[in-house]
Amino acid sequence: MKNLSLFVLFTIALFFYSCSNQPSSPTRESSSPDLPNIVIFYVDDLGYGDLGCYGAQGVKTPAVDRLATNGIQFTDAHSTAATCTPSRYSLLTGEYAFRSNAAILPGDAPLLINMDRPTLPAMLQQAGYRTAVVGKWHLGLGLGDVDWNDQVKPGPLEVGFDYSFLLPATGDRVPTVYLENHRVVNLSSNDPLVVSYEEKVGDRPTGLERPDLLRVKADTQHSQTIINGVSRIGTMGGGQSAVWVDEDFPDVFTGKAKEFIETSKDQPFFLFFSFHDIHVPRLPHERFKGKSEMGVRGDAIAQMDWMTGEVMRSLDELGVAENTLIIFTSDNGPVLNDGYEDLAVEMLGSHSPGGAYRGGKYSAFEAGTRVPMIVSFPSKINEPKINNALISQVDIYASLAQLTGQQLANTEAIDSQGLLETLMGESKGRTFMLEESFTLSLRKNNWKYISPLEGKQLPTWINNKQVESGLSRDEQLYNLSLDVNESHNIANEYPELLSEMKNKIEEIKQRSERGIMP
Ligand code: NG6
Ligand code: CA
Repeated sequence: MKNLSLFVLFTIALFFYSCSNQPSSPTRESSSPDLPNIVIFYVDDLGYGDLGCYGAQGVKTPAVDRLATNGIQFTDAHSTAATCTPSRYSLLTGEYAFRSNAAILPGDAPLLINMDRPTLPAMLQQAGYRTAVVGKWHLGLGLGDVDWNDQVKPGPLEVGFDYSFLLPATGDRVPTVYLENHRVVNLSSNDPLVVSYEEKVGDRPTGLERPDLLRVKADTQHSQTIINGVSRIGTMGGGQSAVWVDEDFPDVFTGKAKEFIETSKDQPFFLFFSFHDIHVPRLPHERFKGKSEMGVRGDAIAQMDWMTGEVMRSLDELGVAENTLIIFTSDNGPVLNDGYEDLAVEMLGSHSPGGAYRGGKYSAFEAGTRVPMIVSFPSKINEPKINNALISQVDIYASLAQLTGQQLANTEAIDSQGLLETLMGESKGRTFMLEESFTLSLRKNNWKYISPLEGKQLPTWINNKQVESGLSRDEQLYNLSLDVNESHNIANEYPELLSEMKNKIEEIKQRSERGIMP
């Protein structure tokens, strides 16, 4: 009798023990067996013309080209904005960034995404996915006044990711340390890490104080704390054991991505693989030196291509490539000199970073947001093609909800249009699409309207850099079918179309629910 009750107790204990060890999300067997894995490759500042399959000169991108050969290559796909933070915000929330005044953030900014709002990764968690972000974040961390020596939160884990390994802001901003989940990696309590964008902290020299220590000359904004021979934006003291080596990025981030895939392969997973490349400072690993004919900017593209190939190889080796949907794209258009004199301008040769389009990063012209986008899904896409449909990254949210059978609430991802069929190759996309830069622009099919700047001042560093901002005090209207280069403003000739476009922008501004979006 005693033995029997002991046995019963043991069995009950075993039951609870096994329950407590269940993974947080269902395994592939217990969830829908059809749920594919999802990987978003999100490159930083990669222009429309920067890949072999989009006509790049002077650099080869065999791994990414392979995705295109077997998938859908878009010619009119857009980041929602011409800069990073707003584009990332839209990708992860399905909402245009102007609704939250999202702009490029300093490296010590608080988390931009409200913790109570729905997000793309949280939606996928609901669907049974294990989710991760590896690489650049730049969406803020903490609640303001973050203490890097303590738990750094809220962050990705509080808005839908199960795992995160981050470059917290950008490569050119402090802190120059990795953050794994809530902790700075390799930080020693004897040498606390302090960061400030207001006053100089720490005893590391700045670029202004010691230009002789620099490997690459920088503009004033990028001339603060020197780390690894490169001056950055912002100042940083302590934390020496945690400081990254920029040249290690390709191996570190690719390694973390592979680890996540390996440990998640038995359940549906979502990986947001967010590159530092090809943002400044461009410091590719030694082994990519000279891989392009364009100096470090081209070599960084080659490095990015290698990283993409490595992640793809790991999907293959683990036998999960067939059932993985890949979306490869960029957060904004290209820029050459973005603060460092790294010879990107001088060594450009005949390469055209924005392809046939005008402008680039920061610009309201097309190259600001028209970026490469390739979708591959071996088990579902059997007819590779070039797709000219108009589509925005804000649409990824609702399209992945379609893919995974999730119903969106009325107030969720209100700007996101479910365009799964378009991602899979159908040539019908959007009719209207907003483009955000320092102003709002609107596409209607091949018409493009750019709102006048109206009283706002441009940041002086934009003017200094002679970026083709596309901004004007006048209204602009272009017909991209006849005028790819946006050089003939025909606003005066089409008053009705002009007012339709303006009204549409107003309508989008007023939108508060998901509706029928043409
Ligand atoms: C700008 C930086 C630029 C780059 C950009 C962010 C200056 C003068 N320029 O403010 O170098 O870091 O922010 O790029 O500070 S993004 O791709 O993350 O949006
Ligand atoms: Ca960017």
